[in-house]
Amino acid sequence: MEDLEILSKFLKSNINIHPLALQELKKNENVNALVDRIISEAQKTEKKPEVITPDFLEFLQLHKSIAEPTQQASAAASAPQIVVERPRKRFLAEEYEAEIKLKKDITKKSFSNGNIEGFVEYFNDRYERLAKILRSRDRLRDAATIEWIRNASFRGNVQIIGMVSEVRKSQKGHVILEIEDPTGVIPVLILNSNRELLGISREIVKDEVIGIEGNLGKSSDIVIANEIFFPDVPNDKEQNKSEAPLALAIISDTHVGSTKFLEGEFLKFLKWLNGEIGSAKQVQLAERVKYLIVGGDPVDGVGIYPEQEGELLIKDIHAQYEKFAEFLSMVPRHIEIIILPGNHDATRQAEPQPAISEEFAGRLYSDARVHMVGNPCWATLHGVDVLSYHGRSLDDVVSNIPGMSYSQPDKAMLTLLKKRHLTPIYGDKVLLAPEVYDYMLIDEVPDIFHFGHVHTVGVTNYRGVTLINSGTFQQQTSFQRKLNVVPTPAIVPVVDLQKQTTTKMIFR
Ligand code: D5M
Ligand code: FE
Ligand code: ZN
Repeated sequence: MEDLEILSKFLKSNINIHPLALQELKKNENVNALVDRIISEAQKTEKKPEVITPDFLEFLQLHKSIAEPTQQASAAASAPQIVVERPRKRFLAEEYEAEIKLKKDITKKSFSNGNIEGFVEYFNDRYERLAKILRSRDRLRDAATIEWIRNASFRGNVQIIGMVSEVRKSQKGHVILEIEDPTGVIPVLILNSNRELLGISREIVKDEVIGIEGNLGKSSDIVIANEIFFPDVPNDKEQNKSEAPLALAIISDTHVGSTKFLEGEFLKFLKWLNGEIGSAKQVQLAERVKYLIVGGDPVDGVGIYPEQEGELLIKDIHAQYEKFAEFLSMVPRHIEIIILPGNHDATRQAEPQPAISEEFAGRLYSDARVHMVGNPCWATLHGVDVLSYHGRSLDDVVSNIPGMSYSQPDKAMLTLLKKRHLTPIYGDKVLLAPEVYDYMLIDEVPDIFHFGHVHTVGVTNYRGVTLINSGTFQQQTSFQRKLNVVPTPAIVPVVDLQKQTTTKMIFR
């Protein structure tokens, strides 16, 4: 019998089985009959166990209830004997209680009704909070309002903090930015002779908030830029580390339900988490994993991309989540799991996205160690701040900023981190919900900055932040082939929370 067959038999009776108990069971002959008997014994036991553990199997054996078949069972099949070895040694991560703090989650807190006034409030909040970050820089401390500059009677050096409402190129190759603050609008000119600034200006996108230092032109109606400031990360940021020797495994985009989902490779990952495969060093790392983040697109969903139907193994989205939950039941019990939605999931598509709906993924909600959260998600794990975002805006970064590509997701993520915003561009592929509070803004710089979505793995460090893209467990789809997206599947970044080092585990 295959693992999944056994699992689904237990699941039908609403019982989970611990991976180690599953291993024990498989050592027996006639596993099928044995599973039936364990389920019936479990139902009879006074307090029906939620999870069949090796200890529970041992308990049954001690009480002879398994070894001595009933009349009926012996008539049906030869008495299945259960073999139980001593359980494996305790994993290091089992010695520590989880310490999870979740904050700023949109789930059940959405006030957006999608009207125009909502967007005005939304963009005001974005401006005020990013302006505050920029104003904390020495060189922008004295930034003036655009109204004041427009009325100024001198021609000197000025500093402005504003939102970019337009970026255009003149015929002579100068760049002109329309910069807006709550008091007015002013054009900012980047001269074609200023090569360095011209290079920096390529990364500027519409609707982001930047700082400018420059000279006011003759009639106070244009600023010629000398320098451009992104909100960026302070260069003295210290990276928080966990005191406990624990680790965080990060996955996303498993796309269960797709014919392109790499089930064998995913089972290998689960076996590694259980300490069953890998070198001594790799097993030691597995034993320290206390947290697992799933950064969206756990299932493939339905009706998401052109001609998806032909690439679906499971065509019902409930059944896809059910199957994903079956896999998660193989994750060791001491690991806490955080799941956020992506663009293939059953929840609203406009960002920030509330958690995957319980109506569709009920099984995931019934497991106490699974935390169903919104996208983006701010979590503190053993003192380490993690910002996890599915990463849809990377599509907009790749299509709007020259030099950005799906093959270097960490580079594209870095430009967003410097802008201190997950979704700066409004009106392209990312749908934004006009919440009164901008959930997509990065007020506090995290220690770990995690995205998925693009199906390529990337890891970089920048000023005390570890940037991670967690890749995928899905092979290239026909749609991705057309888009020229080349995935790097079955690679899992694992962060040592104590040392702040990242290992890429390869399960191919
Ligand atoms: O997205 C998987 C990959 O496919 C990711 O690299 C983005 C790319 N993708 C998906 N949809 C689009 C569209 N509409 N335009 C451009 N690129 C796209 P996933 O959402 O996980 O299927
Ligand atoms: Fe995906
Ligand atoms: Zn996605």
